[in-house]
Amino acid sequence: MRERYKEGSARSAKNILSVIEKAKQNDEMILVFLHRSVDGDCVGSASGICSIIRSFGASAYVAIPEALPENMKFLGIEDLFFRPDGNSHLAEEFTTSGTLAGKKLGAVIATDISESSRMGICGEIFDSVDTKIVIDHHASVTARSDNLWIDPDASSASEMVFYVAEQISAITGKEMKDIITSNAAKAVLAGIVTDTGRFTFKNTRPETLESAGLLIELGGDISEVCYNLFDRKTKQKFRLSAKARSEVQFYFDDKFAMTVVPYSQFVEYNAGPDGVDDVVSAMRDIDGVELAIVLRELENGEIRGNIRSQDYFDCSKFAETYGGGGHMRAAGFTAKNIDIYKLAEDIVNKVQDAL
Ligand SMILES: [Mn+2]
Repeated sequence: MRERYKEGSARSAKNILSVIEKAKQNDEMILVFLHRSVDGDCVGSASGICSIIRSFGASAYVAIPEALPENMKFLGIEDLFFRPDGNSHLAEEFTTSGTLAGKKLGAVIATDISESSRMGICGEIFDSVDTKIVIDHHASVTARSDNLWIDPDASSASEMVFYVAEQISAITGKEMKDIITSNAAKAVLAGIVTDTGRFTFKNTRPETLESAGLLIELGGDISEVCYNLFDRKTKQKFRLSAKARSEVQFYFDDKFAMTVVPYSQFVEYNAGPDGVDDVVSAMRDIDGVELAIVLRELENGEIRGNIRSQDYFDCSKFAETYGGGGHMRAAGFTAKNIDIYKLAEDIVNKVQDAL
């Protein structure tokens, strides 16, 4: 492990071991939180933490505000998840008594996210518990405390969680394979693969690849992860993606590319909201394009914006102007109560000054 991760991961490891001890003593539940519009990294990092906690005999679930995406089912990690608005016996128990598997909440841990406002319906639960630990790599985080490990230079929250697992292994003498199950290792690997664009983004470092290698030893299967998360697609999705690509508009000497996908197109092509997931980075890679944006309208009328840049445009800052966030080269936001074409116009006006 590189020097720069040592302090933060050691601190997080100690904090997590102490909440595990407390939860066992008081027979409490630990909940792990991720961000809404779940992606490989938040699912991977949260699954890793949940696996670590359970391996020490404490109770833990990942609180998820929406269904686990279809293309992540292959990870075999569904037993780690608790959906408060789902129709499971866990959700029913939580609604009626505020307990989970008979236990009250003792501590909450957030990975790949630090603010409850981006946790969807789970945010309220996160806010209701005082003992909080955060492991995140989003630059926009402003709070600092002993319980927070924020490293905007880390490739992914999943890579950070891997280092936390290594520290916990070193502190307790427990082997890595007894801390991270093979399915959790696959999920953590999926997180690193997602946030590094399969090890092609600039955030891919020697240690990122070393961590991925060790995760393969623990049961991660890189070709299975890449196939399921990136390559596999339905015919409907393939056609919708082609439609979105053919509708791309170019502005400002082709430096800005944007495509708009209204909900009616998802209906027409019979594809889910993930039907255009592969479009934005493909647009960003067009020669001359600095900034690429995909706007998609969801069934509930909300609009999700995905932003990617090539060299200098700060996607995170731009996303913040619409209440979103993310990273320098990749960010996103969700907009409500606005027409998708009106929003597109607004974006073109705003981008003009920034490009
Ligand atoms: Mn991430």
